[in-house]
Amino acid sequence: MSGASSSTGTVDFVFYFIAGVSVFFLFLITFLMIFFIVKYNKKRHVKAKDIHGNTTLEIIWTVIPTIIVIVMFYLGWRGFEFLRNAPEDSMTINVTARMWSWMFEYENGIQTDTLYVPVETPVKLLLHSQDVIHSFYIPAFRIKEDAVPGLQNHLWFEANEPGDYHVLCAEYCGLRHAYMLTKVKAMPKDSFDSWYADLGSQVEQTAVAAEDTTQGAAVQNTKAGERLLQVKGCIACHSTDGSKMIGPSFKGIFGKETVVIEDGQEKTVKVDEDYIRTSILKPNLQVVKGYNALMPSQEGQITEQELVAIIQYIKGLK
Ligand SMILES: [Cu+2]
Repeated sequence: MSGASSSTGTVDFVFYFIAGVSVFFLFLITFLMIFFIVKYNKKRHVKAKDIHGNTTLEIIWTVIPTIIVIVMFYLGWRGFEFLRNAPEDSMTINVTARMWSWMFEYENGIQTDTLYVPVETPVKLLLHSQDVIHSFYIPAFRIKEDAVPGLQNHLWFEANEPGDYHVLCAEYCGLRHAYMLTKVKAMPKDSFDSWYADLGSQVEQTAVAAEDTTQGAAVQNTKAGERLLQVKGCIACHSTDGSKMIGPSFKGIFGKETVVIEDGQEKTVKVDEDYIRTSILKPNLQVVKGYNALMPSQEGQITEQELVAIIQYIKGLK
């Protein structure tokens, strides 16, 4: 095993093999061209001669390239098979792409915006998209696959060594495509296990029911709300400091009046709990004047408790 992941060595070998063959022929052909230019220069008075067929040569220049191309195909095919088939005992993580961030969801329901994985463990990623085509790419692991709306794609890898590696979107997906940058954090197995258990219990703690109106519940929901804006990718388009991005800022909007476009008609509405709820679940019903209807609906992507926590947090952004 060499390289950052189980696929790094396999992919690199095929790449270097094909690059090596190409470079060899580049030099061979360039050399022959220059050699013939010099050898058959007019000044040397070489007499032209007609050649009619040479069976040995013809066999050689047919068989050798055929073998080279078959070897390339075989190596490519073997690599493809390896990359497509995740081991049975892989740990499964759901990956959601949307404009313009990634979300990772673990088997115990934890959601994060960074991909945490244990080393020396096969990890299978199930790729989904909420809006347009994105492409999940970890250069160091030599893996890349499209995330297509309405379709589930997959990828797998096994990290060899602890460390941080880049995750990119490799399919141009709009204005902030370049911001779809995150990390895969490969951790030693025991650190991963304690992280997994810790965050798992934190997530359970944040699940405070909407009916709970005590001060403690409000504080907890506000904290959870801040984390959720990060994880759910809201802050890729909405700022919390008043600056204008793809969507309106959350700062100080609660309780204010805002002008929206609904069915092509301008309307003034009050930003209250219902308005925020509708804007998250049906974002394109009422679009704030001056912005485009770009946000994907979060229906089915967000729980009632998460909604309550986000609303609580936005309320507090004075
Ligand atoms: Cu993208």
